[in-house]
This record gives sequence, C-alpha cells and structure tokens, in this order.
Amino acid sequence: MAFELVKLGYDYTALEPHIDARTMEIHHTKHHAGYTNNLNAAVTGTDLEGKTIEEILAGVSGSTAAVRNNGGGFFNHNLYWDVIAPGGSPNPGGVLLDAISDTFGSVQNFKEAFVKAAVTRFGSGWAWLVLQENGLAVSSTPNQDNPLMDVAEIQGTPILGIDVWEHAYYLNYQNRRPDYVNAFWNLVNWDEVAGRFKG
Ligand code: MN3
Repeated sequence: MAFELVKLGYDYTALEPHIDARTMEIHHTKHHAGYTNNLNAAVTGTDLEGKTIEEILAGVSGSTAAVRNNGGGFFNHNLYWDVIAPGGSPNPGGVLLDAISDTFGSVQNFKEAFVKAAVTRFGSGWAWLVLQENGLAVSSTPNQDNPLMDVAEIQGTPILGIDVWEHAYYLNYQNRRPDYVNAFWNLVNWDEVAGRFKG
C-alpha cells in the first residue's frame, strides 16, 4: 500500500476535555482510515501511483474527484494530528512570532482571523494558516481541499489547520462549532507549527 494510516503520538483520551476520546477514535480509525484506503484505491494502477501526496495535490485539477477528496483527506488529517498535542504548547515565538506579527499585527489578531475563517466556513471544510512566498495568510477551504491544491483560492504550504467537519466535534459540541474552535487553542502544538514554518 502506497499510503498508510499514521499512528497517533498520543492516546485518544489525551486531548480531553477539548476533544473527546470517542470523537478521536472514530475520526482516526474510521474517517482518516477511510480517506487513506480510498486514496490508495483511487491511485492504484494510474500514473499517480508512486507519487508523493504533495505531488498529487499540486496537480489535483487534472485528477478525479476521488483523488481530490481522499488525497486531501489523507494529507489534512496527517497535519491535524501533528499540530495538536495534549496540553498544547505556549504561543508562537521566534521567527514564527515575528512573521505572525508582521502579517496580522499580533497573535491575538491572527487568532481572531483564524477563528473567523473556521467558524464562517459554510458546511464542511478546514481553516488554515498558510505559508506563502511573501509571508503568511489565513484561509479556509471546502470539503477536503487544502492550500497545496492547484485549485485552491489561496495557495501555499499549510502550517496549521483545523478540521471543521461536524465529525470533528459534534459528539462533544453538537452545533457549537465556535466552542470547538476556541478550545482548539488549548491544544495547538506551536513547536510543530514553527518547525513547519521553517520547512
Ligand atoms: Mn476529519
């Protein structure tokens, strides 16, 4: 199998009370596993077989809906599990803090823009902090699209992302997406985000 479901670096219970264990278990073992299996099925026997996920996403406008949806779902959840951690980590520092301050004015302003993107994404999708050639941007994408895709309105390298599909929060938060998005700040692993910023 070309693409494999990652093992998480923490237990399903480890993100409580912000993300509950049942949500984590279903999200990983059903949703992410499904995207991974369906991506493999979609690329097997095609000229995409053997390509990296980044290569596939960069040319996704020429691919099937199955590749777009499941390739995005595979990549997006890999990032999501990595940028959150039990207890999170302190706010950004160093060059990432400088870049956030340059673009947004302050960390607080950045957080407000990110929350707004996450809360106002209609239906299912994601909100992102995106590294571009000329700095940072906040964006949101529908479904399992992401900024690596050549179809994305705002393109670049996502370094932080939040899943706002209902499957990511509904058991614990029901319709209260803003509560889930605000709780997310308790989990963000800024060391991981900073590592992605430096590439
Ligand atoms: Mn999801």
